[in-house]
Amino acid sequence: MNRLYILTLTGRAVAVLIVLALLLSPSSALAAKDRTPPTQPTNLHVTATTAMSVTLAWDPSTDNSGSVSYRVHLVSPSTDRVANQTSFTWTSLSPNSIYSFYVYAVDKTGNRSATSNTVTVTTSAPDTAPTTPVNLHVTATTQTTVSLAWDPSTDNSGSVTYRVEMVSPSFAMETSQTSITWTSLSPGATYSFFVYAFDQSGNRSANSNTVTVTTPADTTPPTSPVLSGSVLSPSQVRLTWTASRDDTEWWSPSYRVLLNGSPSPHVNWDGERSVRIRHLTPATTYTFNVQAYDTSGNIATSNTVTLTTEPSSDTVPPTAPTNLHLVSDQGGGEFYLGWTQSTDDVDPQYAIEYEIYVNGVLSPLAASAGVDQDFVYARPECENTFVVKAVDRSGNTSAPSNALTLFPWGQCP
Ligand SMILES: [Ca+2]
Ligand SMILES: [Ca+2]
Ligand SMILES: [Ca+2]
Ligand SMILES: [Ca+2]
Repeated sequence: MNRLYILTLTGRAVAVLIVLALLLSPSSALAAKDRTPPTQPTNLHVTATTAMSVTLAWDPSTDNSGSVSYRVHLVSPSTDRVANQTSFTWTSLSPNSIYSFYVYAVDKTGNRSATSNTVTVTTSAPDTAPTTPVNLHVTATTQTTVSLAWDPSTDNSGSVTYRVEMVSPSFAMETSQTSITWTSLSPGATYSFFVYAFDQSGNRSANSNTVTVTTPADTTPPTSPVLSGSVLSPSQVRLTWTASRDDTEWWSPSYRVLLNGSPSPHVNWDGERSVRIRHLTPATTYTFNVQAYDTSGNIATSNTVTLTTEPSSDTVPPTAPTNLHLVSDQGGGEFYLGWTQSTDDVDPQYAIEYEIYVNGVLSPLAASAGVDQDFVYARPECENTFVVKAVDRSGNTSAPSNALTLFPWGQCP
């Protein structure tokens, strides 16, 4: 019944009733309106300054209604910004300029406190680039290192980092010191360097002078290998030697084998420091040396080993291998080839070695004895033609097998 009655009232009558209710109610919003402003914020002071910003802090206001917010006021150009804590960083200022600020508090009803003290502050000078490092000079040189030093840069913002650049090949190193040692250089090579400084903002100085230095040449050979040898057959000897070490190169030096003082043909590398010398003449005395050499061409020659091959009356070669065929194509020019083994008038099959020729050239890989397949590298593109020959212990070489031609892909250049 009440609801029906209210719905029939006019809008005007409703408004009158609401106003009456507000005036008569002791707890109405109008009667409780907060007219007390917050207390004055005090002790406004500057806590930090940069070229572009000022950070301010102050002691809080209190208010009867509880929380307040603050307005930070920039005097000129007159601007307010809202702060909800008792500190504020005013950004986007200009370097080296004078600014004045004060603060006031505002309660929830909008009552304004008295303004705080006014502070006047000058922003920092702009962050400028470090001065140029000068007097770049070489303090020490070895075959593989160059030590450099320079006079320091100064900077408005404190510490700087130095970037040392090698001109060619182009490399760079960074340091906070005023010296550096460049390692892993090559002996007898010429290098140029310059340095510049940069600050924490990335401002970069000009380049220092450029210094050019040549490392001392490597004139020291690796240590001499110690060579030993043994006779394997009428046509082969085995040579092994100790590892050489170079003064400046951490990697193994290169080796070559001398037969009677000249580079030896038919060196069958079974390992880095183990070879068979093949196709020697029976009952013949040879001298052998091994030479180790570094990349600067300094050579160390081993002791001399003298060996006499076994005698032999075998002058008949093995039969030619037959049925040369592809076992598998590994891709990239790598192949396994198979064949039917040869026989010899004197030697057992397990003693017969097989030489693979790729496009007419003997494979540099070690020849194996008594096998019916072996691995070989060839051209990865276009066709390759293979033949295999058998060699007996006295060095007699058979006729070639059938030729096998494979076409991995593409056209020959
Ligand atoms: Ca208040
Ligand atoms: Ca600077
Ligand atoms: Ca050397
Ligand atoms: Ca024979």
